[in-house]
Amino acid sequence: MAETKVKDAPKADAAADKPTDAATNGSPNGSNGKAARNGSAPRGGEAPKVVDADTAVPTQQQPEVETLPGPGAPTADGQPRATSPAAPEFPKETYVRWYEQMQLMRKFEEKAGQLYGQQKIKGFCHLYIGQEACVAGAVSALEPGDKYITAYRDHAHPLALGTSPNAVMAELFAKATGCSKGKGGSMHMFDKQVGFMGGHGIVGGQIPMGAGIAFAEQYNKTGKLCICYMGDGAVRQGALHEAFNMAMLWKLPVIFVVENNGYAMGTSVQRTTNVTELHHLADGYQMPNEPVNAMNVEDVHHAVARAAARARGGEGPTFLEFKTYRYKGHSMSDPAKYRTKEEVEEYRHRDSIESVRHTILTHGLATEDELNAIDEAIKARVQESVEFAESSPYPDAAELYHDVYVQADYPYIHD
Ligand SMILES: Cc1ncc(C[n+]2csc(CCOP(=O)(O)OP(=O)(O)O)c2C)c(N)n1
Ligand SMILES: [Mg+2]
Repeated sequence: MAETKVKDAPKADAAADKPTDAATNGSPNGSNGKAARNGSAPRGGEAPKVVDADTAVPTQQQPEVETLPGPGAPTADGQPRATSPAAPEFPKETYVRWYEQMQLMRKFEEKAGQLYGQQKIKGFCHLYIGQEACVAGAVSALEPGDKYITAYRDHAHPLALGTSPNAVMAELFAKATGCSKGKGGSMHMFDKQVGFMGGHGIVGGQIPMGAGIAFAEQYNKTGKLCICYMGDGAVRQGALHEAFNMAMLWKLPVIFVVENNGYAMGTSVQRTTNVTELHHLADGYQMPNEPVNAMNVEDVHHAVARAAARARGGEGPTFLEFKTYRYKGHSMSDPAKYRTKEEVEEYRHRDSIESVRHTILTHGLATEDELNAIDEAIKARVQESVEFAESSPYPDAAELYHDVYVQADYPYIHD
């Protein structure tokens, strides 16, 4: 296997040995010397070391897994590409669409965060701010009719797929006009019309469901696929291995994506594993896999397009590791003490929306006035969604008994 660089340990890990939210929640303290023994990235923000991927991941016994080439790979120093290519890779319409979609996700969520602070939105609320390119680049690479499934950080997916912002905001308000009829809330958005199969609160629960959806597409010969997102915390669930095994065995049309934003709640990837290049988890199943700079929407598009071609060509699943970052805390109640302000700033400098804006302006694909007009229209659209949500009714009490799974001849529980 080629020599690769292991990503530098996040600076916040200098603080990882101190008690954190995660440590107090019973997560193991990171200072067990494992990283050093396995040759993975050192703690404490030291300069990245070049290591042979095979020393970090013991895959020598296994057959060589196809390494997918192409522009989706990070730069030579393993860092995401911050700048646009010399000439635009895509037509004007694609860049403008990405800009509109990602700005809608961001402005919508900034508003949702404000409303949560005002206690107009209650319960859980996990924001996607910073990760927008993970969805925008996939939507442009896939087809109508393809299915999407993800975890609880799920507002951006339906917005990008065309669900009305009114329906997403109303769901956050738990109103009857929400996309899950006000019964799902922030973590359980659904919109079958646009191929969005939810919004799932059980970490990793969507992984076998994603494989199952892909099985249905294969069985019904639809030619469609399923893209199944998960967080870096979810890859530690045993269900991932069962799903990967079956998906490869049956060559299911599924694209598994781990959104590696560096943290599962307050626990950094480095504190939970010696395999910090998460895409290598697929090696054990000979599943093609690659790291993707997901702060760059073009790279996401290319990687998803390659995986989709494999899936539609009957070659089965791919595992993509989207290297991304969330600017906000895990949820609205997270003070994010486990990472430094500098680390957050570093990622903000590579912001995917700013990057697309820069590309558009540099190449004269639209003027500043035109982009500002898009921003204004989005602001108005988000405001309209708030007014819609506020004026909508709560679900009727009788709704409690609707949309509940019932099996009339269920043999185990009797009155
Ligand atoms: C089975 C299960 N265990 C624990 C939790 C509590 N929990 C909620 S979110 C989370 C962290 C998951 O992090 P990650 O998968 O990296 O996703 P991210 O929040 O970064 O998007 C945990 C442990 C849960 N919801 N489900
Ligand atoms: Mg995470």
